[in-house]
Amino acid sequence: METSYSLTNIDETEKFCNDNGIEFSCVRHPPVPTVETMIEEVKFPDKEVVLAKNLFLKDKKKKTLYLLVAKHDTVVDFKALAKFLKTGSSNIRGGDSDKLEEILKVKGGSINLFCILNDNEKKVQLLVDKSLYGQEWLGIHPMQNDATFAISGADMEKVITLSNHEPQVINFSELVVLSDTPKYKQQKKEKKPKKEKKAKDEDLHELGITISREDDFSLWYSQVITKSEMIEYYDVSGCYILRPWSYGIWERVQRFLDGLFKQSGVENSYFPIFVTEKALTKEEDHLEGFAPEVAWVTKSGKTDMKEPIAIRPTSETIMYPAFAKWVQSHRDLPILLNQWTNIVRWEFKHPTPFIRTREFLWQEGHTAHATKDEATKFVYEILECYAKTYEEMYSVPVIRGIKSRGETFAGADFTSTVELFVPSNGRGIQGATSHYLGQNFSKMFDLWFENEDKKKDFAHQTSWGFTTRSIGAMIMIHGDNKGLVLPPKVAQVQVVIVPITNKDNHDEILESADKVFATLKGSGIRVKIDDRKNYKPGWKFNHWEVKGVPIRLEIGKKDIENSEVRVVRRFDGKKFQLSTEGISQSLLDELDKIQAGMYDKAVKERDDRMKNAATWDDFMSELNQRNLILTPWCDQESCEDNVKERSKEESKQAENAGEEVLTGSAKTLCKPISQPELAEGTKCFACDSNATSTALWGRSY
Ligand code: 87F
Repeated sequence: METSYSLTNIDETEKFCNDNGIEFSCVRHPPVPTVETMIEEVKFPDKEVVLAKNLFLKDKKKKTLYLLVAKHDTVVDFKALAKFLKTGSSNIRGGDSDKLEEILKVKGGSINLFCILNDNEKKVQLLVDKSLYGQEWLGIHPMQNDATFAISGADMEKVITLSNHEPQVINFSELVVLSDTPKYKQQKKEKKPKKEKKAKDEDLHELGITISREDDFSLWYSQVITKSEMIEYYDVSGCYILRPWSYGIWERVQRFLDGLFKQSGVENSYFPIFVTEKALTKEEDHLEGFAPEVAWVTKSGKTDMKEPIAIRPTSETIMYPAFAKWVQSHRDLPILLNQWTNIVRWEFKHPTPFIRTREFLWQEGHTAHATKDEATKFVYEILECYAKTYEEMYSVPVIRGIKSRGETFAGADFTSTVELFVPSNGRGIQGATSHYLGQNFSKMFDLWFENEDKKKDFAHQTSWGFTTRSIGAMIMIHGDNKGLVLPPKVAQVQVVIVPITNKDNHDEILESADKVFATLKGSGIRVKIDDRKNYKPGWKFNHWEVKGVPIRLEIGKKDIENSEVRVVRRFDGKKFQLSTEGISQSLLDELDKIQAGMYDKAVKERDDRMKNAATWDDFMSELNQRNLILTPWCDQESCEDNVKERSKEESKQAENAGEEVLTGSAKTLCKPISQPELAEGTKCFACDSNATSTALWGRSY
């Protein structure tokens, strides 16, 4: 049974929030029926709260009803909205007040997000402004406009989820741009181009990336992944379609990593996707904080299940009961198993394709050993596999490290990690983790064995995971303002041939291009020839640039006469001629050079941004310049909590003072495994204690 709600006033809204774990603070004020009065009157003493405007709309033709919730200052262009909703340009109107009161149980001047909870029959579609996501605090009227609740951005998503509505998330800044292109249109009119050409120009406009990484990183990212045909959006929030251009990368990375695991003696297996509540909650410590993210199957058809079953968020509790059955003696150890699967974690933070999604693909490895020594060695052996995959396949440098206590997986004795850096937005990304679980799980799941002295001993375990997030990290690190830049080893297409033809020489040039194509294909290069007649070379250049193909070969009349091809490298734009003699080997060498060149470039960009700081002020100054920071540290959990709080507070102040800084809290990414020597008596950069290690700090995904 879906829960149905009926909220009509502040008391009922308060009860709803309390019942569902939604934290709020409330201010009372005079009634504020308009956005202007709301901005004037609604003030929270202790926090910055983003206010929302709410519109009840209808599609005049299709009779569809909408509740639009947008940031108070978002420009809502009804024409652009109509275009987005695929209805006639003048069809979006204000909805009727009787429908508003009947369905959403609210009056005109009090419309708010909570009222979508009243639409139990799903008569209203929910439209949400993208800029409301990821906000720290949002102001929402609790069904009446003389009060405002501040709730977190994550809780806004929770309200939406509880309402059972799938919101359409709209990027209004993009909508306005698309609908407001009078100059572009006028220009075309003046020139009166041929019909066919006009179509191509429009395509070109749509094809390219229209926003720079520096101006709006998240919009840039979303354009890159969609225009390169990696991702298609999907109507379940937090879930995305991986198209062949990205899934092919996953397949190649999977093959590489799987080969490394096999060299370490790991075997593949497959365990079920479902887990009983009893098994999942057996080792409760590890679930701490994760429980709200577990998705449950509660029904089959219309019938409630006797016992709900969870969908795996990770498989420790699925695999270890079986391990316990298989192990009696030390001779049954080690167990070294891996599985390649999907995972579901119902997160409420703002989703980002590849980086934070509700379903993702990964491998998870789980091992059991007779000794601590053997298990910890294995933890690092796997960490090396991850580092190698990033460095050799993705051309992405990593920092190997150990997580601080606060960032360690709750079920582990220690967590090792590879950490990455995105220079264009100054954020760190956790690349993959490998945990030493000690005997924590083996004691819970009765995974014991008889050791060589015939004594009972619990197994020492490891678990480790690498996910499709790695693709997102690679895109962010290598992508540029023209689109994707793919390292040759993972690229679906390594070389694209664009024949430069005209009517007279089309067949002759195509014949030569086909020959080159066959030669390259024969030597194992992933090559494609773009011989489409309905697109011009310029359009094709743009197309394959957005898609990040490492090498473009242009073959024209002159090139053929000289037995040459023109080579254009995607990652640095370098252009040069190559002889068709020995072309396969030349290009294989070139692909290797690109793979290495991309790695060197990423190392340089990262190292230029990795700074040392010994004092708090230096730390904040580097942080505000979007750098990673190495500091002497006391390694205390309470100190890290303080740094998180203080850095958030102070970067906010810097922003308020007009500085262009990245806000949000800094945390430790890791304590790098390679540690510089600490001079006797060195103090922690953030508190009075003695430093015990050097930690790497930054803002991270
Ligand atoms: C979400 C819901 C429930 C992460 C969760 O890192 C449980 C969990 O245990 C959870 N999110 N984790 C930690 C996963 C630990 C570990 N598992 C094997 C890995 C790598 C692969």
